[in-house]
Amino acid sequence: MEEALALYLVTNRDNLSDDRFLDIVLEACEGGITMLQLREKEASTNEFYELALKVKKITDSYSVPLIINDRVDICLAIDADGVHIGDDELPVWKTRELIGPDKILGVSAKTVIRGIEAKFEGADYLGVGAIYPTTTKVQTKLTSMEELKQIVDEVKSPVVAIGGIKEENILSFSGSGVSGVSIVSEIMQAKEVPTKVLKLKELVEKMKMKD
Ligand code: TZP
Repeated sequence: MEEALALYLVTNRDNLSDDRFLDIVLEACEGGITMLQLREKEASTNEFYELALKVKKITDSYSVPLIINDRVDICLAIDADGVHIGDDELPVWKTRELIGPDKILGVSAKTVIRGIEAKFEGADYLGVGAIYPTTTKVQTKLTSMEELKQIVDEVKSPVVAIGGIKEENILSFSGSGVSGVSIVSEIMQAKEVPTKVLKLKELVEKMKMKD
């Protein structure tokens, strides 16, 4: 789990055509992302399913684990590697029951209590944030670096930080104990995706050396 969380791309299709979107996925895999989460908030079930099948072909060919945001049905339908859920989805234990013991289950957690419950109910890793301001997702409140460290120390589950993470602030996670960073716009909107991913990977490795 630790290794897969190092540089975790969460997608955002925005106004991208399917072709450009799939090119970005391919370039990001080539550049060395360690896991990919397909996050489709607006797509119909059929669109999500069709897109997930195409993305899976790419991620499988690079052996990059594919995680589906929220939708257990899509995860099972395409035999993805796992699912990531937030607060508004099925309970963690029910999600684990549905996906079985072998698939990866990620859970968003903003507090130690939520993290402990999620771990107890079957989460493999926790996504914590937003740490820095972001326009990708509406956030009521940011999670501080102190709160992030508290979750890492007290829950003792692999943790990936998310929210506003860019080249310039990756090293601020040095010593925090996180297993990696989850990134949307810094990769999805990069002018040159492979170069950006290589640079981010280098920084994540540097960040983890200081733990
Ligand atoms: N959950 C918390 S913040 C966020 C999600 C999905 C979006 C992060 O996007 P970006 O563009 O990397 O700031």
